[in-house]
Amino acid sequence: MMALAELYTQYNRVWIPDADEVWRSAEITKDLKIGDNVLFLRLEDGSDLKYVIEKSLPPLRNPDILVGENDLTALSYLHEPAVLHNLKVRFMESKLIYTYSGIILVAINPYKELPIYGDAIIHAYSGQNMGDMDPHIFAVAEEAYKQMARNNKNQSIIVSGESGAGKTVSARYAMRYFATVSKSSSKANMEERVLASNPITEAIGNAKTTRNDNSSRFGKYTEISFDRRYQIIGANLRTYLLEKSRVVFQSENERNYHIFYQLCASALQPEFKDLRLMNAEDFNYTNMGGCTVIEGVDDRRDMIDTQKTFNLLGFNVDFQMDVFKVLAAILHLGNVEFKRISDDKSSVVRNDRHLQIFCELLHLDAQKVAQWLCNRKIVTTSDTVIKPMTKLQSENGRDALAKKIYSHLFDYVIEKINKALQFPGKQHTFIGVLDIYGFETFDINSFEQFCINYANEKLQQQFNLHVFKLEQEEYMKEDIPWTLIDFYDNQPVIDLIEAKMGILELLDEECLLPQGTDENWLQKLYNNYINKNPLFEKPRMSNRSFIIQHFADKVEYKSDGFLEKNRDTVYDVLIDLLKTSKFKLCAQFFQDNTATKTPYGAAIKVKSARPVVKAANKELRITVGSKFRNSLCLLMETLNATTPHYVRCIKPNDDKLPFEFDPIRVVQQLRACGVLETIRISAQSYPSRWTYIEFYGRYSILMTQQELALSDKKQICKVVLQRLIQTFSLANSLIQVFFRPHTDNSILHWDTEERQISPFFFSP
Ligand code: AD9
Ligand code: MG
Repeated sequence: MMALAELYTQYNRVWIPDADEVWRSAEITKDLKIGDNVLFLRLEDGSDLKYVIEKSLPPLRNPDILVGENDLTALSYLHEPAVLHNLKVRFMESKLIYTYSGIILVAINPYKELPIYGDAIIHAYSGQNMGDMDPHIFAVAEEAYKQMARNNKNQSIIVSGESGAGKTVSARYAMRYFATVSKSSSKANMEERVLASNPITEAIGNAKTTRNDNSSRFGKYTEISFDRRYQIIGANLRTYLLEKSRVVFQSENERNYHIFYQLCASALQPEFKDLRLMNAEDFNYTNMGGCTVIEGVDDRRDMIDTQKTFNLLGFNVDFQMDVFKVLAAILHLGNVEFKRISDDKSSVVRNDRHLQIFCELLHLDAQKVAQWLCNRKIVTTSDTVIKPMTKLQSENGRDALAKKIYSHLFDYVIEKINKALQFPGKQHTFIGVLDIYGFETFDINSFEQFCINYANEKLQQQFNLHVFKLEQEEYMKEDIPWTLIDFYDNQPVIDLIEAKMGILELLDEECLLPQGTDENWLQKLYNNYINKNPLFEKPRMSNRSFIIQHFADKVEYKSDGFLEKNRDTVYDVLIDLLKTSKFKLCAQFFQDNTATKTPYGAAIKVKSARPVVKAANKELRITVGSKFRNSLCLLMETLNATTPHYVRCIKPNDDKLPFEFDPIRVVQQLRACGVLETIRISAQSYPSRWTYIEFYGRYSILMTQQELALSDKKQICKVVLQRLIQTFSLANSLIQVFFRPHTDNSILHWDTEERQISPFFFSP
């Protein structure tokens, strides 16, 4: 076994922490001796540095020969600086955006169109082994496709990463891969239809945020169905919690859903004349963020594409017009103005043109709508009272209605897409592609971010458990003595959110109380968790917020609006009015729907007895939080029943600059998304598994002439390893050498005593 001090010798190189670069390379200028507490270094700019060793030694730098490896776990030293440096060299010097980290594909967003996605490349990957080709999203897709065919098992491609990292683009390419390799002449353009679902869902579910010009504001699991010959026969989309608040509110420099701008940009088209559209600048719901255009995006052209895609999916012109009518109605509703009559009373401005158009488009009685936008009906046991609403209440009611209509429209379009992608025969197997909203933290975080980050916690857990399980299975298969390794488990934060007496349950309870408020709920959170749950904190300067220590980062959530968003109710009389509309689509949106439907039509069983909230319209309704929790549980069940393939997208800079690598941002994501975590698991175990031939190839340089003279390569390996590593316990019938790098991703402990490192293990 090699001694630790032997590695810290002159000319060897180490990584030292740096404020700008995160890690900086330095060369050792004097051998380290046992008992030393200073390491003499020379930085790359030629300056000398005395590195004071406190508890640990700086991590060692890999030999240059290993830099640029296309699999991070092949590095001799597996730690954060090694991983970062390797990714950087590949990305910046070789313009390679894909790298493996064991079973994960790491994808760095190049922010530049690359010529690596053409059909010729797809065909080059088709039928190949993952290890034989350069890392690529197509290699992951091929692996999933091959495993599906080989094992007759359903597969999932799970794409994760923060907002703007490239998840949606990766998911699209994976789907294109399947559509291309499984193309058949007989199945009436089903592949094209499956691909066509992407631009439609992006038009209605993506929007410009400050992080990403095409940010997904909903989660999506696209299940692509294959027949016995592994050709695509259809698909089914499951969507998760659309961000509804965006319909009525956008922060500065953000936009509403793309479809609204596409519609406004097409205002002059004859077919849209009756919609009385205006410029996006003139509608409140589209101008609020102060930016109606996106650089490089032509909304009018995108509308032509949207219509083409609708046609491709077989949606007739009448259906399309209905959709556009509802969208236009929402825009006009947003321009309805209220006048303050007194402190507690308001009315719609007389002859409000937009109210008229809204009612015309949805076939509603304008007078009644005006009345019920500004008054509430309160039914008590003895009588019914009509209570006027303040200007602010009326405006909130109007917005709640707009959100409701849009979310029904969204669900309806998804349902129609699913119908268009249905197939007559039986599904043999499927590959699911998961593309959800990434972990998010803004200056102000609300219920939406809470749900998004909760979803990311669930995914992270699924990933941890899978990686961990895989490792263990591998060792059991090879009969390697193996004690359970500890790994970071985020179950405690998931419990804090979803368990009994967790944040969501307390929120549901508060929603049940007629006098429930955000403040009271927050107070209950404080009482329950402060100083009792280490993952929960109260910010020092605020008593309207709470902090959760997520897997990725700490996030401060503002409690304002949680109750209302979780209840998600609209005043009952307005709903009753819409229900009776002569416009069939509109009436259909608001028909009673007490059970929560899964995409397959079956009702979800509600797990807890509590989350059903008696809504203002007296329907028994499940809260948004509980519904989301249930749908995530179903998603995890689905993922766990498939063979997963992971793609971790990394956003390399915050300015969307092509091939720009900000090490601080990259490290932050590597730490958060579990790449380093997996490497840590790998490092504690035996991430390198080489066949004897491979091992011989790499280490023949260490072998003596006598050893090399032996005829059996396996025997040579055994002999050389026995000579080099005395603690080696030789096993019989070797098929593989398992070995572990010198360090995990933490820093080597140096307690000024000699330490021994580098255990190898040989599979029996
Ligand atoms: V969000 O959580 O939905 O806000 P995503 O989905 O992770 O986010 P997206 O895929 O939308 O990010 O990528 C953002 C932008 O980066 C794209 O619009 C492209 O302009 C750019 N991008 C991402 N991946 C690639 C790529 N492989 N090649 C070129 C890319 N450009
Ligand atoms: Mg996306």
